[in-house]
Amino acid sequence: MAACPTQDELAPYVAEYWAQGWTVVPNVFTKAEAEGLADALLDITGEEQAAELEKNGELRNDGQTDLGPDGTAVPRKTGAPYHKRAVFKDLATDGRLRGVAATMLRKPTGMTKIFSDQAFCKGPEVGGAKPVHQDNFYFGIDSSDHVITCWTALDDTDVGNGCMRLVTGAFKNGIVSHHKTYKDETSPHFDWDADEETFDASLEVPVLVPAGATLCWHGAALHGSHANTSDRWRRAWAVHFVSEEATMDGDPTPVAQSCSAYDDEVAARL
Ligand SMILES: O=C(O)CCC(=O)C(=O)O
Repeated sequence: MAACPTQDELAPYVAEYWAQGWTVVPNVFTKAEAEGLADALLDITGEEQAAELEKNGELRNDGQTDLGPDGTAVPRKTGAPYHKRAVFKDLATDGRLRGVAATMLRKPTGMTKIFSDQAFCKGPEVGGAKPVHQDNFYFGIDSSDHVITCWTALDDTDVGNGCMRLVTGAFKNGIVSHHKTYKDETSPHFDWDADEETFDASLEVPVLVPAGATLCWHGAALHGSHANTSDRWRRAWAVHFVSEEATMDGDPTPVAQSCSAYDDEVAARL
């Protein structure tokens, strides 16, 4: 197990997070742990694709699957892997990731809750792009300062296999307008895409994250990724954390109270 970074070790990353809206914390997990998560991810998506085939007789170009021009189907995403394989839950709750999230949010560890998690695959040559967006545009937490995404690379990521791209500093402008981008003309699946005029695209940078490192971004950070043009996988696991006092849609009840599917278990272990 990788050692938990100390507060002192994390201090420069916290400064960078609040200056540019993102930072990369190295070695949060070991390479072997990243590999175990990557294997578990393909196990989950294999099962989900088999179930989809059984149900519909085909795999569609949608949120869960990317289809190449020759019909090659690769998995794209799964929701809540934490609830699907123990290895995700174990590594989400051993204190390392949550310690990083809480330190970035400048909160005590117990004051930060897991809100949701997702895992992404970008299959060799077929894995598609994710348009530029803000996570808190999707979530609707009242202050984006209370929302952090901890995105852990499960493979070494680079420009060729579709690394993340962050628009440096853009989080300071708050939540911007988005429009729907449909995956293709036959698919009802769409992603939210930040309106072009709302940010300076020249500030977008490719962020190369090695397997086991965690890219942390602010709830209002603009980010996306390009297609995988390499012959390698690019897999990743995103865990979204919120501060204990975060509220949603103007409702004064803290949203953390509705995160119990994740956090009752987490709280019991820390
Ligand atoms: O992994 C990717 O390429 C996209 C991840 C992302 O945009 C997100 O987690 O919000």
